[in-house]
Amino acid sequence: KKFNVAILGATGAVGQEFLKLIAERNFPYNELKLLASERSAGKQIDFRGKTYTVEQAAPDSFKDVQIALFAGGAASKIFAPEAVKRGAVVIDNSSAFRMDPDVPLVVPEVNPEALKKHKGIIANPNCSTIIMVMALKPIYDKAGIKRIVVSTYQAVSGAGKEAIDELTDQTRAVMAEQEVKATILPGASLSKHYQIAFNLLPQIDVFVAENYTKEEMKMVHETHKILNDPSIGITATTVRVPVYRSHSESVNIEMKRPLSIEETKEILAAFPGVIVQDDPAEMLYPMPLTASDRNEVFVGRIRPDHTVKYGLNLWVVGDQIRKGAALNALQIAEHMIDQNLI
Ligand code: 11C
Repeated sequence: KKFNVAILGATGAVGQEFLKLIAERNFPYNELKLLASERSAGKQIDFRGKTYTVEQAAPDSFKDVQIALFAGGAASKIFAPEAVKRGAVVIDNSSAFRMDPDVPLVVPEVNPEALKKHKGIIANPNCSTIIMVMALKPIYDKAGIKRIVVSTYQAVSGAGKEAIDELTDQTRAVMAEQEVKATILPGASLSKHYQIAFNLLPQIDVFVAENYTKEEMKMVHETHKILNDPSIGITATTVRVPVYRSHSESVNIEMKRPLSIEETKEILAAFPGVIVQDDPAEMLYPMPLTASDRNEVFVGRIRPDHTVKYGLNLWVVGDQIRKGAALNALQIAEHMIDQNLI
């Protein structure tokens, strides 16, 4: 069976990755519609021997569409209900619906059962959350989790195409001893901007209650929802680093029951979509450069934390545009097709 598919935000980093993955995975589409805001409408995109003109998204763009893949952003809120009204299933990469109790928030390897009660919109979690829960799930099932302390090292592509260009331009400017301009990071809509080249920015998204950032709180709330366990203590510090692609995370876990390092490695290696890359003698560990353009989440530096009874340290790296965004959304669609949920 084939489906009419629309991609909203087709010209951005996630939209472009949707196209790559649709080709790579031979996703069963019939008609393909590429949609975007007014700014990008009219652009031409060559895809599998055909030239598509990007259309400006409107409610009626979703007529006769069965699967709508939303790359994220403010347009989701407006167009998701319109697409559902017209009979489409929307898989949305924005944060607009993630915490809505009627909207499943899904990582297919972790909580596919949540898809069964969907009402048209399915939310794709935040990239840092997806990458972390992929490594947490087998540990959670085996040993239980009491508390998590996570620090992230997030690539600039998480903030979109302009942030990628900003890192390049600033790096060039620094090397040429020219003036460095900062106009995008930490966030385009913020009142101040700081240099990311040869620097780190301990702010991703806006500040919310108690001076946590929104990105940090997404990791807390979304993890609770995905694992269906609000009792887990979670605290996060999220940091932007001058890396183009793939988010890295230092994850400290306090488990409820003992789990040997050997067994931790075994259950992680057996978990679909996770690769254990952990051989200190060979200096083998996950890195953003080696995780990029890969579908799997990589886990290494697996060590006991003896400061608590059952403690564990992990270093987790994943391509946040693939597994953290476009791939996860496409896997949701594939799972729904398999289970006759579309
Ligand atoms: C970043 N995690 O790296 C963000 C991007 O809620 O989907 C994705 C934001 C989101 O900047």
